[in-house]
Amino acid sequence: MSLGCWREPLPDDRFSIPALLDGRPIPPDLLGALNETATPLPDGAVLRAALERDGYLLLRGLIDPEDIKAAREEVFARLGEVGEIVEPTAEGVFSGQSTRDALHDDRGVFWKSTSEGPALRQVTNGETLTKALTTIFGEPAVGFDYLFLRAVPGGRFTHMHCDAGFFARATERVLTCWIAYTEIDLDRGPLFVVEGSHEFSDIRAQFDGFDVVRDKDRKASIDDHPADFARARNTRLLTAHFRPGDVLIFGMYTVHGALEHHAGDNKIRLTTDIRYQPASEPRDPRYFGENPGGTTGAGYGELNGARPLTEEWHIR
Ligand SMILES: O=C(O)CCC(=O)C(=O)O
Repeated sequence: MSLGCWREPLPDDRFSIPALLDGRPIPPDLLGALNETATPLPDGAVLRAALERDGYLLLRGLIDPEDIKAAREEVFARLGEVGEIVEPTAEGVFSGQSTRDALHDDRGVFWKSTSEGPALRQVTNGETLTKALTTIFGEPAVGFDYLFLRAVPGGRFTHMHCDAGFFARATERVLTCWIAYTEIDLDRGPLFVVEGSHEFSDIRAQFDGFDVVRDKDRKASIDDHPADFARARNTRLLTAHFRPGDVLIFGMYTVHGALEHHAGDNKIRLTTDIRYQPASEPRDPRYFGENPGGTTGAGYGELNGARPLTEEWHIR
């Protein structure tokens, strides 16, 4: 059976842009290109086979460019209101300053309203993505109400982890959908997936049944530097030059993180990550409803995104 996928060789010139994480360059031989899924989307059986084989699906340009632009501009306008993005806000350039705390008593309230903008939700919970996930699951799918919106200034990266400890409490049939709203080349913090990691038996054993809230003495993030982790396992960090509207979908045991945004031009990397599951599966009340509590129950205020862009992130 054809998997309807093709491998885009990451052209050599891609590697001329240095990939960093925690200030440390990732050697080019440890980088590889994510497989891409052809569009229009193949049927569900083909998508499920590719997901099982690779642990992820990269759906290029799934979201309509106008929808992505509207969502991006909506979020940037909100960040402009709190002085974090300079005029014209549509360009998404970080000002290096913030009046977020001065203008808003409650960070969670501001971030919830930013995360619930209608144009943004048209992308994250709208027909296009819901239909794609319905095809992938082979049954009606529903997106979580709780959304992880990330506006990332330079100097940040995301520690390597898998998502099971966060989202698999009610059902393991959950997929993360990571959506790019801006151009995200190798120097702007693209997501990476550790090749073959969905089949690493030690990772599965380590995170099966792990719950980031209940198991307070353990961490969700994997301490090794991704370059060391990949080298030791004779594998690679797979990534891409993401463009607005691209969606990367992966399972709960796929090890991933984000490279460092070191582009140096103050342009924000804007993404969301949202989870989808079959509508028939039990729902984790932390992530559904009008006022979802989120992972710890503290609501939108607990997210890194809720912090002013001038403030460092927490690590779980
Ligand atoms: O966008 C990022 O930096 C991290 C996203 C992530 O870890 C996820 O989608 O699970």
